[in-house]
Amino acid sequence: MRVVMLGLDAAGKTTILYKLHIGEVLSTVPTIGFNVEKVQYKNVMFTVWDVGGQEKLRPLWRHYFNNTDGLIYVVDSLDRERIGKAKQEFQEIIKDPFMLNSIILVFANKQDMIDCVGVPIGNMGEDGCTVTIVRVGDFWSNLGDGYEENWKLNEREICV
Ligand SMILES: Nc1nc2c(ncn2[C@@H]2O[C@H](COP(=O)(O)OP(=O)(O)O)[C@@H](O)[C@H]2O)c(=O)[nH]1
Ligand SMILES: [Mg+2]
Repeated sequence: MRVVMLGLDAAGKTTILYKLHIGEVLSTVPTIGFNVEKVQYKNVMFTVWDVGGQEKLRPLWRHYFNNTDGLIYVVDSLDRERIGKAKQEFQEIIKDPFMLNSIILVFANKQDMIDCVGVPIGNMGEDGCTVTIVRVGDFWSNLGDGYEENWKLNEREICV
């Protein structure tokens, strides 16, 4: 199973990887300005990178989206200023034909902070879209044997 984890820089992606203790985080830079982290956990390969302001690099994404089963989009709930940008990037990503059949989760990260934006974080999809918003804790607490089950539980229709 292949999962890509994306989000603006500082959303908390790398932290999530390390918190999970799911394996060794391998970091590679296939192209300057495009840092990719990978972790293999059981049968799941997580591939993680920052998005935002890199339109030129977007063609590279395809290589990673190919055969992707799931997308985890991490949003910084403290970063009110960039929530609009996070949403814009998200909408670009889910437009990609390679994303059509993948399960999409939006993680409202940093919910531990009092002044965070509540869940759900605005409306990440276009009008009329349903996007699953889960809190990191809710999802990852069940990571383990029930992982696939929980993954499916959070699955929702998404229209673009
Ligand atoms: N309060 C809080 N801070 C977090 C959380 N997750 C990450 N951070 C902080 O956010 C900053 C950016 O995290 P990082 O994992 O490097 O973000 P990345 O660029 O998406 O990989 C770091 O200072 C983290 O300590 C969280 O759940 N709560
Ligand atoms: Mg990082």
